[in-house]
Amino acid sequence: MKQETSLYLVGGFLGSGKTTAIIEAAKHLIQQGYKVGVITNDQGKYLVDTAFFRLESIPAVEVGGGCFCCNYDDLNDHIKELINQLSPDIIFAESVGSCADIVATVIKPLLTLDRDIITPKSLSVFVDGRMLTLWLDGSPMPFSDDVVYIFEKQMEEAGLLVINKRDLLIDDEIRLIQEKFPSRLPDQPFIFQNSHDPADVKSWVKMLISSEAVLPMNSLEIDYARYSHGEMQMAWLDETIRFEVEAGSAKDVLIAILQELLDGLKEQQVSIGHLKFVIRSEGVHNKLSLTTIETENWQDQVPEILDNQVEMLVNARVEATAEGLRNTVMAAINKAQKAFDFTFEESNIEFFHPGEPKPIHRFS
Ligand SMILES: Nc1nc2c(ncn2[C@@H]2O[C@H](COP(=O)(O)OP(=O)(O)OP(=O)(O)O)[C@@H](O)[C@H]2O)c(=O)[nH]1
Ligand SMILES: [Mg+2]
Repeated sequence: MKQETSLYLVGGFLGSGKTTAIIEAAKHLIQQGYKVGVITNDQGKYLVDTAFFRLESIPAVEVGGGCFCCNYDDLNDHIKELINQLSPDIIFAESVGSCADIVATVIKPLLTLDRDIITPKSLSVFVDGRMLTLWLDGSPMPFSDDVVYIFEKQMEEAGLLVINKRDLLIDDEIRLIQEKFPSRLPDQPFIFQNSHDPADVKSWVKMLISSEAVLPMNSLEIDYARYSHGEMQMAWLDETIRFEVEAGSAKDVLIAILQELLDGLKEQQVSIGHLKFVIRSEGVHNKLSLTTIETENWQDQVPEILDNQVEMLVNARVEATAEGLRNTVMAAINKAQKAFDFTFEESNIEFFHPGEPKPIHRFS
């Protein structure tokens, strides 16, 4: 087995831009001649992120059904699988957006128990610059306290904090972050990034390769009761929905459903962690993503669809009850049916509250 594969861990809150940055980084590295693989991770069985990496022809395997720390052996098996199949120079591992405590439960166990398999080189933690601005400014956060606790703990353990979505920040917000961040989290290295900008991502990649992006070695002091409560507050739903629509109406039908879903969640004051979709139809294979802070012009992400059959893979993580989330999705489809003539069929439906994080290993 090849031993010099580097592992770049990428964490950070739901929707902060991890997948976007890894795709851009992987494309760049592949162009440079590196062999790159990705390990995705989320609560459900059918993951939008995995589909999206594969869509970009980036080899991806997934650890589903919970975070890396609770599925450490599965993570390990997938690392070995990628190494055996691909002999990659680099593996990116993207952790669940509600996961923290990676140093104690993933990095240290890998360094101690599985040194001969792979070398973890860095932990980059992504944060949406707009959420960080709210937090630093003392403005109300869009999630309950224990969810915000996870957001804070993620930043605290970063080897490198990537303040992402820089393009959505105004100059005053960048100044506020530069002034206030160092006093809230002293000695925490950070960079600003627009993960859609290849030049920005290249700079991040350069830091990863040159090991400027540090591998943190201090286990967090973390209150697992609060962490568990925060994790469980966020319901998960994944399912596949097949629509049969009238010719030419597919795009409008999807926009109507998503608008109803957003309106329904807003009406119930439900905070969105991330709503992710893969839309598939004849000649169409697109990702659509709606995050915590309203995405302007999200309708532009819905592709033109000529066929009258469309399939949508849904991954949703919101601060609500699992039942409530499921009902809101159903209500959105039913409301859209009042405006459009279409039928639908669901499969692989799962909706639940993730269980308490119970790491397999924890090195303090
Ligand atoms: N404007 C802007 N949008 C971004 C940037 N990075 C990511 N996004 C968008 O943010 C949304 C979420 O991005 P993802 O990369 O899926 O986020 P993630 O952290 O992988 O999300 P989870 O895996 O669900 O935790 C997508 O719509 C991206 O296009 C950025 O730097 N600027
Ligand atoms: Mg992702």
